Amino acid sequence: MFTFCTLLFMNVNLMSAVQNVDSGYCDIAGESCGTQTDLLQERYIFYDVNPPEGFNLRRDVYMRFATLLAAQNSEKRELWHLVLPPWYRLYHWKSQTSKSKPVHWSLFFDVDSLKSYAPVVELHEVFAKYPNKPLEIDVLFILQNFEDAFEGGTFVEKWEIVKDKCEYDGLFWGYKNITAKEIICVKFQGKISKLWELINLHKSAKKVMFHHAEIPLHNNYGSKSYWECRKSMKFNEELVNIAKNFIRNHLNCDSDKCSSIISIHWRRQDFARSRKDEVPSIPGTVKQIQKFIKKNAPTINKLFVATDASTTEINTLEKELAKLNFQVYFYMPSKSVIDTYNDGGIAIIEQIICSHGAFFIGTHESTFSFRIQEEREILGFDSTTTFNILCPDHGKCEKPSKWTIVN
Ligand SMILES: Nc1nc2c(ncn2[C@@H]2O[C@H](COP(=O)(O)OP(=O)(O)OP(=O)(O)O)[C@@H](O)[C@H]2O)c(=O)[nH]1
Ligand SMILES: *[C@@H]1O[C@H](CO)[C@@H](O)[C@H](O)[C@H]1NC(C)=O
Ligand SMILES: [Mg+2]
Repeated sequence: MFTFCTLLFMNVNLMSAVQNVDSGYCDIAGESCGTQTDLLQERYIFYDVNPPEGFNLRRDVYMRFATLLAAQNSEKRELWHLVLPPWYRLYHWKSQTSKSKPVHWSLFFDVDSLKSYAPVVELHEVFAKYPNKPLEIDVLFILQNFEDAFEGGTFVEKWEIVKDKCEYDGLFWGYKNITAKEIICVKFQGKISKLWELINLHKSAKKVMFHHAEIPLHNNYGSKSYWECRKSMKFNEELVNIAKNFIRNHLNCDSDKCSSIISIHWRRQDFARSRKDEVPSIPGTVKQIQKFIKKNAPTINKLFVATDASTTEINTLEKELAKLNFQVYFYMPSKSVIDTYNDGGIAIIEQIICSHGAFFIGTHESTFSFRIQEEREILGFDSTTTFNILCPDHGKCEKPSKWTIVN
């Protein structure tokens, strides 16, 4: 999934076509548009993502929409609000508390900070505007990929309405009182700004939703606006405090840059099962960590490991690293942290801890690792301390792509 997208990002970055974001809007001063407050308050874009996609890819999808709507905002036409899609039944979230009910963004993020960048609202804020009746989405566009993205040898931005019916395979974020009046199936490829063309097909629609919202690409991946948006994605302060307390109490570090710690993201689970050629074995991991430290930080012996590995794997890794005189730390959440913040919050706490290590070693092509790399760019680490990855045991070791901050 991700490799394919990376490929497309590169192609799209080469394209010079710029969408005209405001084409086709009615003018605020125009007569056919209703009152100004109407326009300002009541147009919403909803989206939903391919169900198996993980939390960190979804954060990237958020950024594509947020930068799109922020651009609209900077033209002083705050017409459309982005509805933050509640987190519900994510594939990687196995604990009971994570499965039960939809989770709003405020549990994980500082929503005021998100709002300072783009016109976003939580779903409960939308519910509050339409009390006592089911929420009806005017048009739900179900996006699909074209069979061949490079038809005729080149990637062209395009969309095409599909005549055959297609089904919505999502769950409306876990809510039974949400419906869609009209469903339209569209093959789509290109930058997200091209979605305005679809929105403009239905000028009277006030609630528009996109499913498979992972299909449209960033307008400007890695640009200044990308990083402005990324910087606004601050975590919930409580999660930051939990991570900072752990760093202070267990890793003996009181600053943003912890000079005595190497942090590692060791992605296992589906990566270890289905990407065997891309990620190392346990002995391979140990060898690479040892080699990296010998070369880059021979005086450091404290390691923090963020991982989704099984307890058996964790124990083996720890034992092997201890043999080499490393002190290995893992974050062990208390029951109250698990109950309050669930799997999603725990993963974020581990990401925050990783972002403070003197060096970071991530997992090849893991979006979980990408988000840590970005966090470190924001904290101002030298990029040589950040863009390091674990290589497979055999074969070529690809250098990670370096997406450095643009201020
Ligand atoms: N607590 C914890 N959870 C993790 C860790 N690594 C992965 N996970 C869980 O597994 C999920 C991984 O899915 P994504 O967030 O999409 O990241 P990814 O699978 O690495 O990347 P892509 O498959 O490329 O999208 C995370 O959201 C976490 O729920 C880890 O180090 N600690
Ligand atoms: C829809 O259901 C949710 C959860 O049950 C509730 O909080 C919300 O107010 C309902 N919305 C409407 C418009 O009835
Ligand atoms: Mg994933």
